[in-house]
Amino acid sequence: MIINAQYVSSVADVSKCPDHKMQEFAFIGRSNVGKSSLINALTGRVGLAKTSQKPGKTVTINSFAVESRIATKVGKKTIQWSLIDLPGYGFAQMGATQREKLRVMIEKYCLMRQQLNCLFVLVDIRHKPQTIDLQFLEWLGVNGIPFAIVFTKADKVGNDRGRWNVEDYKKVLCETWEELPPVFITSSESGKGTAELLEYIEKLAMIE
Ligand SMILES: Nc1nc2c(ncn2[C@@H]2O[C@H](COP(=O)(O)OP(=O)(O)OP(=O)(O)O)[C@@H](O)[C@H]2O)c(=O)[nH]1
Ligand SMILES: [Mg+2]
Repeated sequence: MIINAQYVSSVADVSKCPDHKMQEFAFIGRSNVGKSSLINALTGRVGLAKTSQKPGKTVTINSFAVESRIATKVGKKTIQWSLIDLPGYGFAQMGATQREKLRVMIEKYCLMRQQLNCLFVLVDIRHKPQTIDLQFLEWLGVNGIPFAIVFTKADKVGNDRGRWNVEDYKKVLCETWEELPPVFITSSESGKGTAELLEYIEKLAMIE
C-alpha cells in the first residue's frame, strides 16, 4: 500500500537524475500509450504526473519518490522506491531532431541508470504488435535490461477481446524470445491490474 508519493524532478539527461539510492521503476512506451496516467492510477494521486490527450506530452525524465507500507514475515515495514515517467517514443508528428533527442535520453537512462530495477514497457491492448515496440524490446534484450510488459487501456476492450489480444501478442513474442517477460493487463480508467502491478514492484523493491 502506498502511503506517500511525491514529485521530485524533471531532467533532460540521465546524469542530472536525482542522486539517491532508491530502486527505480520506469515506464516507457509509445507516446499516448498511458504512461503518465498509469503512474497516477498506481499511486492514487490524480495529477501527480501530467497527462494529455495529445501525444508527446512528457519530454523529460520525471522522478517520483514513493513510500510503501508492506507486510513481511516479521511485521509491517516501510520501503522507499522511485517511479520514473519517461517520454514516449515513436511520435511521428514530432520533428526528427526532437524525436532523436528523446531517443538518446531514453536509451541513456536505460543503459546508464544504476538505480533502474525494472523497466515497464507499456503497449495499448487494442493494437496488434507494432514494429517499433518489438524493436525496442529486442534492444532491451540485447542490452540485458530487465523489463515487463504492461498492456494499457483495458477498459477500451471487452475482457475476452483483451485476453485474446494478449495471447496473440505473446505468440508474436515467442517467435523471437525463448522466455516470456511478466505481463500485466491494466486500465488507469477502471484501476484494473494496478494492484497486481504495485505488488510486483513492491516485491522487487523489497529484495534490494
Ligand atoms: N480509456 C482510457 N484512457 C486512458 C488510459 N490511460 C491513459 N488514457 C488516456 O490516454 C491519453 C494519454 O495518456 P498519457 O498518460 O498522457 O500518455 P503518455 O504515455 O504519458 O503520453 P506521452 O507523455 O505523450 O508519451 C490521455 O487522454 C489519457 O486520459 C486508460 O487506461 N483508459
Ligand atoms: Mg506522459
